[in-house]
Amino acid sequence: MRVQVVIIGAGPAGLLLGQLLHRAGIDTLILERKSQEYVLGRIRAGVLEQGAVDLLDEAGVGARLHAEGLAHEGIELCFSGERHRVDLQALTGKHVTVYGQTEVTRDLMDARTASGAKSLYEVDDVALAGFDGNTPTVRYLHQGRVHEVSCDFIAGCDGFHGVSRDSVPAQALRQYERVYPFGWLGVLADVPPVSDELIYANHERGFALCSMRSHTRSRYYVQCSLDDHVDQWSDERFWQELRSRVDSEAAERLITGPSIEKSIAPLRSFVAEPMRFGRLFLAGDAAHIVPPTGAKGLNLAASDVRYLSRALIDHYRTGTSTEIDAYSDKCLRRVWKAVRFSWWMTSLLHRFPDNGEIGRKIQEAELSYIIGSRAASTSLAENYVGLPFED
Ligand code: RFL
Ligand code: PHB
Repeated sequence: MRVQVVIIGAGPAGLLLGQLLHRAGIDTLILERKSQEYVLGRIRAGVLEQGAVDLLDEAGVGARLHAEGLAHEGIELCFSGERHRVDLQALTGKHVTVYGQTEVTRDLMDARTASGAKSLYEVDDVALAGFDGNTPTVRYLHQGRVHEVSCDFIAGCDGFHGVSRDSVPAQALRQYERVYPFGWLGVLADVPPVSDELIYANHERGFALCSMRSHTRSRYYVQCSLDDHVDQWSDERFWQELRSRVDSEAAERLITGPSIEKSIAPLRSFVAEPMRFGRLFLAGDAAHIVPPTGAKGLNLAASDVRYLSRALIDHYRTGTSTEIDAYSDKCLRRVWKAVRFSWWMTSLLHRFPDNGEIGRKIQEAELSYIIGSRAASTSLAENYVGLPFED
């Protein structure tokens, strides 16, 4: 079997790339380790930058997003018991869209099915070879049989724990990593959100985030210990903890109910450089991870796909490799800025075990500076809504 591009992973990066290439007449195969239901069951990101929305439109999957997504023109920062609004729209002229990653993934899966392009789920033992030369191949096990596909390019969109990055010789890769000394406990519940906008709270008991998926479905997070297990967190304990970390008005307004999903995520900053080795490209979480505090992970995956789809389409149209050669550097310039912003938001809002009381006072001073200074709040806002792309 032969296709032009093999895409490893059917997360948002792989599916979006598949859709953009398919629409440009490029033949792709998507190989995914898990089942479709499993991929759709993962509750993750909720905030889309305009650049990601534009790309989903370009891929032809924006209709439901525009009908159901919620435009958010501001966010709220809560500290010292009070909430302060950062007016994204007034400061940057832009807004973000709240629309769950699950829905993005579902829309992309539906479009892929409708297009007739091939995706295989529950594929095991994916092995990449030959990408340092001119004849890349991918072997995989599907329904008890080993298959091999040859291609022009491989797109490694298989997330942080995927096989693509690990297929690159260690000496060809530079990796940068920070693991944070806490996690996020997240709860999804069919209750109306406590506020119209997201609340990011710095509290002496730890960080909390009030987010949403719709007017009737809320997504909440509290900073937790890395030793914690979800079984230790009854719904009742979660709601009590969340209530204790927000301002009194929000605490009073908070409507609670049974959780429909509860999970703990570790927080990490990670970058692997470069993002291209011969005919293998890494995109999304396969190449970099950011802590979720800045809502940048899914948006970065989309921004890599934007550069990669344009580079491959340009290559097939013109036969040149200028855009392909520029891929890694272009992505990384944007990636490092998002890594910086996500690290900074995380540092500003969480309790760090080693920072003590002075650390907390410095955070409060910085938060107070941000809300009091148009320059500082603009800096936060322009990063939150998404930095511009290079052409
Ligand atoms: P994914 O989504 O991990 O998809 C990779 C896919 O590859 C498959 N795979 C393999 N397939 C074949 N063979 C193998 N050997 C394979 N190994 C793995 C996997 O099964 C999977 O289906 O990566 P992708 O596409 O790069 O997308 C990245 C995003 O999922 C991620 O960055 C975001 O979810 C991060 N994130 C957020 N990002 C935002 O932009 N805004 C947010 O508000 C936001 N909130 C979050 C988040 C991530 C979170 N967690 C749990 C990590 C909140 C949380 C709690
Ligand atoms: C979410 O809704 O899951 C979400 C929102 C904002 C973040 C992280 C996660 O910064």
